Amino acid sequence: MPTVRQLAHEFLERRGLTTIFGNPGSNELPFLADLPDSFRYVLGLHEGVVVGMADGYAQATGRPVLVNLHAAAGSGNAMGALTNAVYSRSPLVITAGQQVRPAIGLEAMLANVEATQLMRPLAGWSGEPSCAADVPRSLAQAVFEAELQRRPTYLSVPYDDWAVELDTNAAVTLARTVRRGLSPDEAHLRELAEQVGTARNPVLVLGGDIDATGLFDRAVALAEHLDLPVWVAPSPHRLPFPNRHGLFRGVLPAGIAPVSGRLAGHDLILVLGAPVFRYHQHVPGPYLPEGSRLVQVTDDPGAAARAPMGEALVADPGAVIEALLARLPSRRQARDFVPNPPAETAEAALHPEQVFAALRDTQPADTSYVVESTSTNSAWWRQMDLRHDSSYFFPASGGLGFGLPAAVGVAMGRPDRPVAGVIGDGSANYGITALWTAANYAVPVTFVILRNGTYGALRWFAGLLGTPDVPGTDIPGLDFTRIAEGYGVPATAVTELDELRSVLKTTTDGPRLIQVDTQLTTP
Ligand code: TPP
Repeated sequence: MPTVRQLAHEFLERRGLTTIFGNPGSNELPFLADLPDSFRYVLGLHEGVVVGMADGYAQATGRPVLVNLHAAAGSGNAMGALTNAVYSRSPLVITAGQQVRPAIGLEAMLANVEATQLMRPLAGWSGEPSCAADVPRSLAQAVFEAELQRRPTYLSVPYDDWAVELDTNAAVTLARTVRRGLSPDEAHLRELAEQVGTARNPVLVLGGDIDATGLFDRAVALAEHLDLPVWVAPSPHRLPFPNRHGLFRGVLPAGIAPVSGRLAGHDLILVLGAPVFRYHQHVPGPYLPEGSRLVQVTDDPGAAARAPMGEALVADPGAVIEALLARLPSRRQARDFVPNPPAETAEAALHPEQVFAALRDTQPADTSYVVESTSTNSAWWRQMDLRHDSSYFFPASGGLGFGLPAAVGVAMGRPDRPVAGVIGDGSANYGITALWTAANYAVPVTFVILRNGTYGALRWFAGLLGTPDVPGTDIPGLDFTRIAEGYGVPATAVTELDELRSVLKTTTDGPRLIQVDTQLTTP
């Protein structure tokens, strides 16, 4: 009779979960034993990096991905990174090894005490099978819940379970399929088409889900068909629309008053694939401009339920886009792409705009950028010209430590796309060990480290909050070329624009790091 381990491996293989991002301990070894050759184990040297890589990989492939962590200590290390995976809606299936069953209650070393509570509230579902015979069903549930909720799940398995032999019922359970259909009904679609068709001055607000679910091109088709101006919802972790398109209006600022200010004059605000809204800095004001009505379409029931304003339709935004395209007459007008303005310059070091303009001019147009540079936001959007889907990834919860690892995960998930990580010198440290994985798995990523010697965004926030002179915001003396070389990644330091442009024009097969000295700017 097959063992729990054999059944689990077969199930994961059948579901295509054959890339495992992990960092093992003794509790996990029995699960990893006898892994079939079809599996690829990607070792990360810290669990935050493991989850960051898996998040990037899940976003790049649009598929669930298996993560293997070490009991409570390893899972705890991963939790900061997990906040990003929650808001990017990445279906990570996290498994952790538990002590053998007789040793859990007495809290032997490496027992994961109350394991199902550990990842709450971040995990959308967490479980520990009540007996070995329930491991296969629990594993299937962890995968299905991750897919259905589009949220990480957590499964703790006592390591003495893997060698137990099971009868044929387990195989029946693992052969199940679970599908999801979220087509809106006819009456809702008719009402929505009527609202959009009769609005005097409608506007489209798009969220990261549009890019994450493969709707980038369809969103462009809808905006062009109806000639709708397009904003990106606040705090974006993906880019859902080309940022130099003639209909693009920008990224909405992440404060209540500025959002309603930007949307003033629109009688209908149609929000697709975004929470309403992910504010950041608290700038009180009216949620909506006078006389406007907001309709949110999302497949996330939680995002619909917790919104403070507007009407929500829980449905697949893709189905709604197709219905509006089919039902409403074309108002298409010729719209040219808008050229980037000249890059700002700086005295002492390069202005971030010069760095971004250099990337734009030298890197292939379909490059996927993983960005974790926090004070350079407006410079980024002024200088980049991103016309492809999956061009932009940013830490979805704002938790640093995503950028470097996620760039590795994106490059592994989409080997057909060039990948560049654009990372601040502060942010880089939170996920720095991903350099080792990039080097050891020969992952082709260009890491550009913007070295301004400070936590720039915090300096800006200190001004906003009226708390100047706070400690802990400067980080002088870091040399990323030496750090990178220690992890096995070739690195160059540049200070001049010509140098930067000529280094960026070269290519390599594996990873490389370019440290650029930049001037501090405001977000
Ligand atoms: N710790 C985590 C895990 N996440 C955070 N967001 C912070 C701390 C707070 N934080 C936000 S931005 C920032 C810090 C520390 C500075 C990042 O500095 P850097 O990457 O150099 O970018 P810059 O702002 O200078 O452009």
